[in-house]
Amino acid sequence: MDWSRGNRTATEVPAEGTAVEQLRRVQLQRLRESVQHAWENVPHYRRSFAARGVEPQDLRSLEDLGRFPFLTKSDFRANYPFGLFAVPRERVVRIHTSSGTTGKPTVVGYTARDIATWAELMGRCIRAAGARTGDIVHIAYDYGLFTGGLGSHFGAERLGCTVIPISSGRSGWQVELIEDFRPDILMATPSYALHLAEAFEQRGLRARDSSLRIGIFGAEPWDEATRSQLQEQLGLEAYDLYGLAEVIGPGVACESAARPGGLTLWEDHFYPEVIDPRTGAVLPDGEEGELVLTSLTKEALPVIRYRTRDLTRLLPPQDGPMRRIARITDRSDDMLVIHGVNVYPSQLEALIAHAGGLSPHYKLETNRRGPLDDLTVHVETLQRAHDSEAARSHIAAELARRVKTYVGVSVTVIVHRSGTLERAPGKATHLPARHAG
Ligand code: DLL
Repeated sequence: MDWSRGNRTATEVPAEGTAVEQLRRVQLQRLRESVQHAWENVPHYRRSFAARGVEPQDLRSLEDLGRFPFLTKSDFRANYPFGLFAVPRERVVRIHTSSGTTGKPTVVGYTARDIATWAELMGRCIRAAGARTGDIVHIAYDYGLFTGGLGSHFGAERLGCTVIPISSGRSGWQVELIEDFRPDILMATPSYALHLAEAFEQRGLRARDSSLRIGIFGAEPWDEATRSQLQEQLGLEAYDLYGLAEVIGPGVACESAARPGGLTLWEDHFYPEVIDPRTGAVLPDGEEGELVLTSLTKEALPVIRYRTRDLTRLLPPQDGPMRRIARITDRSDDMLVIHGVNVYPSQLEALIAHAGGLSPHYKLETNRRGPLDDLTVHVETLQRAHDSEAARSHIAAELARRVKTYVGVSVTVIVHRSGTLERAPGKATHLPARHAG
């Protein structure tokens, strides 16, 4: 097997039968190669396959994949930082991370070919949303280790767009540049896009009068009410973009302008399964469960049966042979996605423990302001000595600052008097999201 070759394409497999049959043949061929590549080059897969009593040769049909072990976030942690790489480190041309692990981030790597694949898939997504060569794309996803900025950037360039790589923040300046450069497309988290709309208002301008026609939004859960709000406030058509660092970044699946609704999943590069999160059993198409993804063409970091923890359903294809996934609104673990940042309760727990003067009891409350999640952290003082109004507001400000610094997200902290926070039987209490309008 020669992994240095260019991307295999569907034309290398005999083009007989329906488009779906052809796709399944391509998937099986690539799946075998990907599993073999992982097994040959990554000690973790050798061990986990052996523990399950399977070898790459056992993969005779796509269904056989169900016999292979899952890969989880904790496997990334156990192999930190580069232990899951399947190529020599020198062939890795870029590193990104996923936020939201406790302590160390999840590290992912790309070969030059992986970057090219990613750009192609992101380019497909931007095109599916209605963008064309020559359009101006304002990218307000964060640049840096987060995959949103650079992933979108390479895709937009690949499509032949003019890219404004502005990243997030300095919203007043962003408004000015949108007014001056007249971009067609905005790529951002839905919460940042709404924030930008407010920044227009603060300048006495209306975002819906701007040049923006199309918005490509993702990295956090959002819903139909947010779509209406985004479309109304920004005067554009809003489309959903899904992805995760472990699998490649943004560009795993996206909505198409022709038929909004489900998100087309690029099945020629990622093989999807939906499982029952409790038993791990593979569910039939149409049933809701946890999305599990297997990369078919990645070189630096092949992922075999990665448990995304995202809950969805596989929907039938619409245009072409690839299936779609339903919009993702929930997860099967306790990770929260607040303004595009992955947040684990255990991260907050560690900060509360180190804050000094606080008891270990806390409660997390996600409030839907508009239909996006905001996070309020309820804590209580350890002793009456810290119960004064001044002491509590000082602790609240300090904890909020530390959460912003170490977790990367703005939260509201409410410090209650000692002994007054309701005791929960478990660890963190995550109150269900409330729709505050
Ligand atoms: O959020 C990649 C991305 C960037 C996607 C820009 C879209 C746009 P991570 O930081 O690894 O990667 O976080 C991945 O975010 O498992 C979901 O829980 C959540 N998520 C991402 N996109 C969506 C979406 C990027 N469209 C985690 N809807 C995923 C709901 C989403 N949740």
